[in-house]
Amino acid sequence: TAPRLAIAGATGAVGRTLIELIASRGLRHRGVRLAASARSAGRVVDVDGRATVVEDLEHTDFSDVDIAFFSAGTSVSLQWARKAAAQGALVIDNTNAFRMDPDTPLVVPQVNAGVLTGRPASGIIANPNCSTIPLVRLLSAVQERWGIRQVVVSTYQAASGQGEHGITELREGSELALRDPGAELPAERFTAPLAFNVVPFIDKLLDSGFTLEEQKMLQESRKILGLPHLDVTTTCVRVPVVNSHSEAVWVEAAAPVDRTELVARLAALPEVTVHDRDVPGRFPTPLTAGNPDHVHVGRVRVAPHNPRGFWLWLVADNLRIGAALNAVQIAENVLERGLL
Ligand code: A2P
Ligand code: 11C
Repeated sequence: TAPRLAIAGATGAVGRTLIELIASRGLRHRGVRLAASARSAGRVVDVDGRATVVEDLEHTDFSDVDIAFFSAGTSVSLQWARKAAAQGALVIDNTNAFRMDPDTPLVVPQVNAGVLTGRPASGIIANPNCSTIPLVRLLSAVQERWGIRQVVVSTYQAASGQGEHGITELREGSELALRDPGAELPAERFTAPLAFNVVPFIDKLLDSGFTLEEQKMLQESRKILGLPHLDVTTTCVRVPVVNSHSEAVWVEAAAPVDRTELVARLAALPEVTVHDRDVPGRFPTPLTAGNPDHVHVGRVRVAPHNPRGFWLWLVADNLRIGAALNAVQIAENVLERGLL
């Protein structure tokens, strides 16, 4: 029988994308409960053509829920996800709360669906960070064919990674800056003003000097790819883009890489579009990439001085590929394989 679903954080940027994808992908279900903070309780939202009242998460009972998507932030997941799992729901958690927990699989279905063999010990499946997901989907193909020595990444991350408030701050800051070039711009969500700026800081600073976002990309890539010593080093940067993260990726493989074969292998991956397969130098951008359910790749180039090394540019919709779509694809995988 079809599962009963719930979304915690249903009124947020990822939550709304989840609602949209559940309908557009035709995920089978016997109802979708919506939960958010007390501020949103009582709001009515259309889910798959049915008017659904948003509940206060504090009073949500998960005992009649089969799959609960959590996308209300790490602290909310830390407070409520284990409770939902204890009440019987399989939790698919979009936050950083449980990703490195050994009892919680960290899943990108196109890469490591095989780690799902039944209900996890924690009752939770973790969805990786939005900049990790598109990266590992490409790296897995490189590792399989050539092996990887080192990966160096700079990210160009959109405001929507900070949710609805992040988008609002970028829009309001941009309007203000256009009206009054001398105005002091809002800087609540991004540590520094984001409008007409770039900010090399995402999440919080760690003792190592890296940010938590940068550490997540290292640790999560290692766990998903099953390569505990993989050398991935990143600088994570926020840019004044509304939606879709981009990444400039340098990979040093363990053996010389042939561009034609590399491009063919990347293009053969599920839901990946390579823009410079036939016309060298073509590239996707957040505004022009196309299908939001694909990882978009361009500027693939092997270094003339080091035939084991190559660069590529990728763009992926962080709310879909990087969050809601990956979560729905985890649910689809669990259901298809009868793991619930
Ligand atoms: P609300 O809209 O009621 O504040 P975003 O990532 O776009 O900022 O969205 C965050 C989501 O998490 C929203 O649905 C928000 O609900 C929800 N949320 C935030 N804090 C809490 C909380 N303490 N309990 C439940 N849901 C919360
Ligand atoms: C951002 N990557 O772009 C963050 C958002 O660990 O799930 C997602 C944070 C996370 O701001």
